[in-house]
Amino acid sequence: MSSTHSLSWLEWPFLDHTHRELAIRLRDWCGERELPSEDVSPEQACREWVAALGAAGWLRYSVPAGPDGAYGGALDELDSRSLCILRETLAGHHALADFAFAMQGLGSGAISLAGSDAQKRAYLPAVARGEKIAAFALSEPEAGSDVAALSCAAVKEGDEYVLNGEKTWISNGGIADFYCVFVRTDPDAGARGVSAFIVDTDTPGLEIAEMIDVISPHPLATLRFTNCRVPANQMLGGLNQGFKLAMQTLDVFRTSVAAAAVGFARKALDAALHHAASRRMFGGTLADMQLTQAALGDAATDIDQSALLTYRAAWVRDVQKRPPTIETAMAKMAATESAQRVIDRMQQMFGGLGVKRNHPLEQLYRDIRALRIYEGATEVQKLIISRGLLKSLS
Ligand code: COS
Repeated sequence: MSSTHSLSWLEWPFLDHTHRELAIRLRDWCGERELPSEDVSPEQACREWVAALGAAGWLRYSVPAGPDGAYGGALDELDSRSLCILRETLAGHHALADFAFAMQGLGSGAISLAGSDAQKRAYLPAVARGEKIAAFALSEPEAGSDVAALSCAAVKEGDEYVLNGEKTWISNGGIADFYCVFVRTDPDAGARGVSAFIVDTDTPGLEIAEMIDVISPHPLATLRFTNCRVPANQMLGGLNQGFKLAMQTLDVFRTSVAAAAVGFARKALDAALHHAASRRMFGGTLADMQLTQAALGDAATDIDQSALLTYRAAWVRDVQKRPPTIETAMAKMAATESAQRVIDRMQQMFGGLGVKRNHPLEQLYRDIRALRIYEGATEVQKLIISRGLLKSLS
C-alpha cells in the first residue's frame, strides 16, 4: 500500500493538525527503533518498552497534564484521539510496544479520572516517565463479563482497609509497581457496592498467585490478596463508587483497543499487498487473480469502516464532550472482529509461509485474538449498545 493511502485517514475531519503531527513523529520514531530480541522474556521486553516509551515522551499522552504540568501529561485532558493514534501506530510496529503503552494508560486511568490531587501527584508523573508500571485489576475467576459479581472484598479496620480475594487476567501482573484494584465494600449492593483502591506491589499480603501464558505472550497474572492492609487514603473516588469508575475508565480505553486492532489489520494488509504484487504464479502475479483482488478490496473496506468508527468514538469524547459509551462499544466490537477477519484473509495469501512460526502474519494472527475478549468481550459490547439504545427510549 502506498504511504499516501495508508496515511490518508489522518486527513479525516475527526482529527486536527496536532494528531497528524503526532502520527508522523511516532511513525518516524518507530522506524528508527530496533525490535526486542526474540530471546527476551515478555516481562523484560515490556519493561524495556515502558522505559523507552517513557524516555521518548510518548507515555505523557497516557495521563493528563494537571495544574502547572504537575501530573506529567502532554495535554490538559486525556485525549482519546491521541491515544488511538498512538496505539494504532505502535500496534503496526510491535504488539508489545502497543501493549506497554496501553497498560500505562488503562492501569492509571482510574487515578486520572477520579484520583485526589495527592494521588495524582504521587503516581501519574512516574507513569508518564515510565518509572512506575501500572495495572488495572478488575476481573476475577468468577466475575469476567458479569463484573458486578466480583467478590474480592475490602473491610474497613481503623484507618485501613483489609483486602481478601483474587483478581485474574491482570495485564502487567508481576511487573506492575501498583494496581488499581476494584473490590467489594458492600456485600449486598451489587454494582453499587464496589470501591477502587491503589495498591502498591510491595504491600504485604499481595502476591502473584500465577503467571498466565497466552497465545500472544505478555505479562499476565492472577493476584492473591490475603489480609492485605491498604491505607484508607488509597481509596480512589468515593466509597462504593468503584463500578462506575471502572466503566468510565473502560469507556476511554476501549476505543484505543479498537485503534490497536486497526493497526494490526493495516499491517496485515500492507504485507499482503506487497506479497501479492511480487509473488509469481500462473504466468503472472498473485495480485492478477480476481480472488486476490476481492480479498484486498474487502480488507481495505473493513479497515476503513473500523477506523471511521474508532475515530468517531474518540471524537465524541474529545470534542462533543459526552459519554462515548455506545460509540466506543461499536468501535471496539467492529474493529476487533473485522481485524481478525482481515488478518486471517491476508494470512491465507501467504500459503504455508503465513503459518510459519514468527512470520509476521502468524504473529498478527495470535496478537489480534485477545482483543476480541479483553476490556469487554464482543458479546458484552453488543449488550452495552442495545441497552443504551433501549435506555434512550425511556
Ligand atoms: N459510565 C458510567 N456509569 C455506568 C456505565 C458507564 N459506561 N455503565 C454502567 N454505569 C452505571 C449504571 O448507570 C448503573 O448506575 P446506577 O447504579 O446509578 O443505576 C451502574 O453503573 C450499574 O450498571 P449496569 O446495571 O448496567 O451494570 P451491569 O452489572 O448490568 O453490567 C456491563 C453491565 C455488562 C456493561 C458490565 O458488567 C461490563 O462492562 N462488563 C464487562 C467488563 C469488562 O470489560 N471486563 C474486562 C476487564 S478489563 S480486561
